[in-house]
Amino acid sequence: MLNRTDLRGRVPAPGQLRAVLPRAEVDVDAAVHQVRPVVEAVRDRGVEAAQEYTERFDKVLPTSVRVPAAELRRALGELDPAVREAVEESIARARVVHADQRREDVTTRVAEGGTVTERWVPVGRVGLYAPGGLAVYPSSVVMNVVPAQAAGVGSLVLCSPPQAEFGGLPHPTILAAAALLDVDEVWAVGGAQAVALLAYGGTDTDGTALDPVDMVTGPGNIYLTAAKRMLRGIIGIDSEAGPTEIAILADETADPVHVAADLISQAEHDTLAASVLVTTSPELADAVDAELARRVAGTKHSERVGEALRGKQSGTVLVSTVDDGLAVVDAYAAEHLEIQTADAAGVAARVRNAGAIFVGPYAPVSLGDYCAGSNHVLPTGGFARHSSGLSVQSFLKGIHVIDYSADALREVAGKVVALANAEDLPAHGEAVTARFPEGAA
Ligand code: HSO
Ligand code: ZN
Repeated sequence: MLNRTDLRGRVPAPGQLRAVLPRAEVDVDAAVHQVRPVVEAVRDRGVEAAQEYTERFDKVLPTSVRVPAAELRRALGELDPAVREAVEESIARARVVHADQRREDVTTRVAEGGTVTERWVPVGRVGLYAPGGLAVYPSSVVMNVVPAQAAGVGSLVLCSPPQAEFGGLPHPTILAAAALLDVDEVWAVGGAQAVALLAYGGTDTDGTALDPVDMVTGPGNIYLTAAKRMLRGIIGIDSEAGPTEIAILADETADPVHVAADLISQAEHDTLAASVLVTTSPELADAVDAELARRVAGTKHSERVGEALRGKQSGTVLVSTVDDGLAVVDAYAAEHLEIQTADAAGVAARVRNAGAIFVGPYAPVSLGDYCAGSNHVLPTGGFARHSSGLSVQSFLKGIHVIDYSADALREVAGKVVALANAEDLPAHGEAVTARFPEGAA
């Protein structure tokens, strides 16, 4: 069922390895070209332009773009109690983990009378995007809001597209999740126009203002990602989210039923989702293929899953040893990496590149998607080589605070002057010597 790549006995050097591994090509730049007019129209004409695009793309016009508080309360009141309990559990677990990520300010005494403090300050105002359509994920509202709140972000606004079947409001479970998280500013706008509105701000037809934000986070399709890429700089963004990925490093001890179920679980997101099995065991690979065939036929989103699993971004990679497997998964740098081998914790500890690692037989990715306490906004497309998932840190800025006394500055003045002169920037040195007309030494 999965395409096979046989690297037994011949794993290429790290530099070449990436090229032989399955991966989707996502051309965000082409989409940037398409969203540019949308972003520019919203920049120039605000909510009015956003509404025109909403009507065109979402085929509905919300009566007020800012969702009234009563609608948030109503959505929460009508939420299925079992779902409410589950969202509350997800929030509670995420809050415990993210509270522990808070950073203390650190003051370093560099010299007598000279200190540098790294002061962590939350981003002032953050816009969070929650997609509609195929992907209505209240869990992603949780995963974006919890770290922002734990970081101390004072002002949060949620944007989600209006849905015709809900009378021009965003999906009710998104509204209910916002209410559970105490996010009271919600706007019914989606896609590139939402990112542009968040970046530039605007005013609703009834005069309600959407103040511009400093940062936008949250998943979305390629057009949303393109808008974020285009507006990066005006706003901060989280890492660009591509189609979701699961890689599983497994040996002969892995249970093919678990492996197949987990590969399918992420393929369920998108026809472009990637499911990659890296294994030392051809027998396991065969058993997983057989189990996939059986399970795909019986799963609800069978067509989507089948297409994702057959796509060139998915496949099985055969390797000779777990060490070779580690080289493969490090080169691939998966968004989600499961380790299903003997001594899974020992193997997991040696992984260098992954958005999140799921250790052993009882940590499936779907646990992390909802209820592990970890964050599910993770780097895709190999970005895990250099980037991290969303965390409290994503919403903090470190400010260096430099505090030197006259003596401490005098002590190092000669070095500053020497470096300034070496760079042919003598005025830099003079800014120091001007403070010591009697001579610094
Ligand atoms: N696996 C997705 C997140 C998600 N799963 C939301 C279910 N709902 C990307 O990490
Ligand atoms: Zn998922």
